[in-house]
Amino acid sequence: MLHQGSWFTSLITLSVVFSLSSLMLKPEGANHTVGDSSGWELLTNYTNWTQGREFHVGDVLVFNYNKDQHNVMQVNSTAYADCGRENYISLFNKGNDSIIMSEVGEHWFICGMYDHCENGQKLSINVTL
Ligand SMILES: *[C@@H]1O[C@H](CO)[C@@H](O)[C@H](O)[C@H]1NC(C)=O
Ligand SMILES: *[C@@H]1O[C@H](CO)[C@@H](O)[C@H](O)[C@H]1NC(C)=O
Ligand SMILES: *[C@@H]1O[C@H](CO)[C@@H](O)[C@H](O)[C@H]1NC(C)=O
Ligand SMILES: *[C@@H]1O[C@H](CO)[C@@H](O)[C@H](O)[C@H]1NC(C)=O
Ligand SMILES: *[C@@H]1O[C@H](CO)[C@@H](O)[C@H](O)[C@H]1NC(C)=O
Ligand SMILES: [Cu+2]
Repeated sequence: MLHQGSWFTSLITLSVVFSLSSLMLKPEGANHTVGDSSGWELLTNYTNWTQGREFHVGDVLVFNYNKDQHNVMQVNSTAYADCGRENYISLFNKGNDSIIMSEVGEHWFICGMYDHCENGQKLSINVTL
């Protein structure tokens, strides 16, 4: 009985060690370069760009653009739909912004410059675990 118990204990220890190491071996999040080589600009349909892609928590969205022409506003669904620029969640304007997806759910981004959002410079993605 005692022998069986300690065997069971080592089995548990082993599985704990394994699950810990699989956590540590978990690859870092993927980088998604928005628009690929076109970057963040006016002529790309970003709905098309998201087709066939999966976005997971820990992944990084990389926005490359000319910061004199564009910026990146993370907004809610209302502002995404009507291109509202007043109540953004976050504003990025470095021209090479990496944004980590830390939450599950829908994420919305628009360009806040000129009428770019109205002209379709907007991105909506669904982030899963
Ligand atoms: C994502 O890009 C950063 C910065 O360029 C780099 O350090 C990192 O290794 C990249 N991650 C992956 C999974 O390629
Ligand atoms: C987006 O995809 C649709 C349907 O596949 C296509 O008709 C359209 O031309 C694409 N737009 C761009 C800008 O690539
Ligand atoms: C988005 O934010 C605006 C301003 O804070 C708010 O009026 C609106 O209800 C929000 N929309 C959603 C879907 O939460
Ligand atoms: C982003 O651009 C700034 C200057 O505009 C530069 O200092 C920085 O190294 C760039 N970062 C990356 C990851 O390219
Ligand atoms: C982008 O393409 C999708 C079809 O893939 C279409 O429904 C949508 O209207 C297009 N957006 C713009 C701004 O043209
Ligand atoms: Cu723009």
